[in-house]
Parts: sequence; structure tokens; C-alpha cells
Amino acid sequence: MTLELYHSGLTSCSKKARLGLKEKGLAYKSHFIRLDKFEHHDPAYLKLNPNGLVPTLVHDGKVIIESGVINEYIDEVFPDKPLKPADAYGRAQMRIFCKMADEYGLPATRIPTWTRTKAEQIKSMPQAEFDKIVSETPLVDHRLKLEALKGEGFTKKEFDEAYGKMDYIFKRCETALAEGPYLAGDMYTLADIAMLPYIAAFKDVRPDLLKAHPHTNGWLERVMARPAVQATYLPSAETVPAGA
Ligand SMILES: N[C@@H](CCC(=O)N[C@@H](CS)C(=O)NCC(=O)O)C(=O)O
Repeated sequence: MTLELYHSGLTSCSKKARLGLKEKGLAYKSHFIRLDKFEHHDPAYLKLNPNGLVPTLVHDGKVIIESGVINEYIDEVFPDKPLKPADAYGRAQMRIFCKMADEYGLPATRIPTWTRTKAEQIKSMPQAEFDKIVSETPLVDHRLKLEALKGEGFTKKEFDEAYGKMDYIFKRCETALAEGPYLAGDMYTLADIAMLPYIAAFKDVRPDLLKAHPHTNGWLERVMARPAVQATYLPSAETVPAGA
């Protein structure tokens, strides 16, 4: 059996897949994809992931994309150390948070993160090189965001929307975590894994939010202490690309 993960270390979606694999105790071959060098636009990589995004899992030659789908897949195929509640209602609660992480967490994180990590590089890129990068970018919303960074950057409206999404996520997590130690109740599940990279990222952008949400703050401390989470976040060959 072979598992290979194409990822970009500490990016949110890469962390989600790495958190899942490590929590399950699954060994895998790591392939670091340099987003700053646009390795995710390489035609060979685009064959694996037509969205041109990380992460991508390859299991015995079968390709699975989307961090949330990857985690559901590995939990199904490798049933030891389950990451889903045993009952249907618990799984429904879990999936509500997984969906919120994808639909609200990721877009909210992208606005400040792309501003911090990409704006300077894109702004100073020669126009011809930039046009090539945009033409190779499969997803239209990513093309539009790259164009925004080449111009004036993201608008106040885009930042307001991102911050509003963060506020909402914190509100929902706080309510759930007042009840159970984890987002879907008593058990650490794919919901906690899906939400963790976003809550941890928001903490850096909006430290005020954690202070105002003590249950979420307590949950963050609890989950960050898990060995699989430590192994995901602490510097390693998986968080730093070779030769960097
Ligand atoms: N819904 C996808 C989103 C994947 C995604 O957006 N990945 C980001 C890193 S978190 C990426 O590849 N970005 C490309 C870039 O920054 O150019 C998933 O969860 O796997």
C-alpha cells in the first residue's frame, strides 16, 4: 500500500490533510509543492489536480483531491482510530462544521493570507510573466484575486466580508464548544481537523476574537497539544521545502 501527499507544508488546506493522515497514524510519502514557484501550475501536477491547488493524495495510484474529501476518504479506507462519530446525527453535526470550514473558513483566510504572502511577489512580477501565471490558473476566482493583487489589492469590502465570516465562525464554534469538548460533541473528529487551520490562522490576524471566545480558546489549546497536531505544525522536512 502506498500513500503520497502533494502539499505545501503550512498552508491551511495542506495542514488539513496532514492533520488527518497524522491523526490516523498513516505513513505517506511527502511531495512539497512550492506555491511561490508556481509548481502547482506544472502540467504534470495539473493532471493530478485539475484545480491547480494543494493538497492531492495518491493512494495506490488513485488520485483524491480536496482536503475535506481526502480526510473522509482516509477515514473510510483505514477504519482504525475513527475520526467520525458512530451515529448519523453526530456525523451530520461534524459535516456542518466541515462545510463551514470550506465555505467560510478558507475564503476568509485567503484575503489576509494572500495579501501577506503573495501581494509583493505579484505586484513586482513583470507583466508578461504575470499574464502567463493568470492564464495557467484554472479557477476563475483565483484568477480574479491574482488580478486584484496586481492592481490595488483587495478592497475594504473584501476585507469586511472576510472579517464578517471569521466573526460568524467564532460565534458558531463558541456555541458548540460550550456544550462539548469538541465541535461535534465528545469526540475529536474531522470537524475539529477542518476548522483548526482557520481558527489558528484567525488567531494571528484577529487576536481579539480568541479573547472574546473562551470556549474556542480552550479548545484551541486542547487540540494544539495533540501529538498529531504538534507534528503537523512544528518545523520539519514537511513544513520547509528542500533547499529553502
Ligand atoms: N477546497 C480545496 C482548496 C485548496 C486550496 O485552496 N489550496 C490552497 C492552499 S490552502 C492553494 O493551493 N492555493 C494556491 C495558491 O496559493 O496559489 C481544498 O480544501 O483542498
